[in-house]
Amino acid sequence: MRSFGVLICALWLWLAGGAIAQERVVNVYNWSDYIDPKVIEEFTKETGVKVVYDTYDSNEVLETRLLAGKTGYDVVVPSGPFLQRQIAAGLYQKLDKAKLKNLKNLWPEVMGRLAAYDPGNQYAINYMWFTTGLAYDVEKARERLGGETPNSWDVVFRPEILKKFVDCGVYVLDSPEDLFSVALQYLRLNPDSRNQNDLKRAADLLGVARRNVKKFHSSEYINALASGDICLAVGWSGDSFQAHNRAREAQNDVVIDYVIPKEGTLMSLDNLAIPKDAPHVEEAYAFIDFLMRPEIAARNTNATNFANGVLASKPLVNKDILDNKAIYPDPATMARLFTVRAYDPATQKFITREWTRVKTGK
Ligand code: N2P
Repeated sequence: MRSFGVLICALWLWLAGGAIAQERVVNVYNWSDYIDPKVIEEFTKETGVKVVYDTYDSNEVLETRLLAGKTGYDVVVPSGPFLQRQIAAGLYQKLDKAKLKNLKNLWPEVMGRLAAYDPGNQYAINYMWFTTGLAYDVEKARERLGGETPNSWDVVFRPEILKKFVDCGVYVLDSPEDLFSVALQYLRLNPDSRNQNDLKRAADLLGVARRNVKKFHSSEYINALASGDICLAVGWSGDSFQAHNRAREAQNDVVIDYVIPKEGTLMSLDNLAIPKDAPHVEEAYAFIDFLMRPEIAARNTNATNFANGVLASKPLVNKDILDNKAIYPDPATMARLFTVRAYDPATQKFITREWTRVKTGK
């Protein structure tokens, strides 16, 4: 009887071991609110590959993890300038394009812009691209701006205007690369400047704005806007329209809109890449290739309101999103957008220190 028990036990271990060995996994680390959750389920259903999905809301957080090594991540999504310096630091593997049969669906113009960070598009595929701008509660903004809605960075950088929003609440992205470039542009300086006098002027401007800012945070503004807890945010385009949709679903009479300020703004690209030490490389390729299918890319755009890098998805994107110039900018809007490069280490150190000073007021 005893030996029978041992046999059963051994058999169980053998079966369980086999099952574990057979389970295929991909560890994905992506920005929050950046995918249609059903897309993840569908990928698993079709491929049998389980997706372990984890999120962040800052390039700095992603970079700190990558630099520490052994993250276990198979797919990550850095923005352009971070991708650029992470490639230089040897953190990614070159893509084997033969494993990506949906490459043909990509948007040549977007991949061309990405090539500024990843020459020859060797390491990354564009996932989404977007702008940094002003998200606001339409009614509360009109009340405070004599019937107008915001259309200029003046709302943030002229303290007498920003002050009018203090009572209903202002959030700003906790993203120095966004805020420094926007402040530099507002000061009519090069948004990509490395000059410390320029950067100091930008920091001073941001420091003045801080006095009227309730919180620096890069994801909480979606719900805060949608629930009416705040009325103004410096945010990202897609997230701001997600706030619009969440308010509409809540039927709480809050209407959120988003504008690319007339002075222009930063355009960013977020990109799929495979870390050098990724444990599940084949599964990473399968996941990236899945995201590049036109119908899947369109569903992610329809769920997140971010423009994706798959040209062939455009006919499948909801018309109201496709026609929204703040999501898919027309050539005139595009001409007001700028991009920035990765900071060199000295500039990065300066920015990090100044950003802490901006946020704490010390
Ligand atoms: C997704 C935000 C992604 C834009 N919620 C910032 N990279």
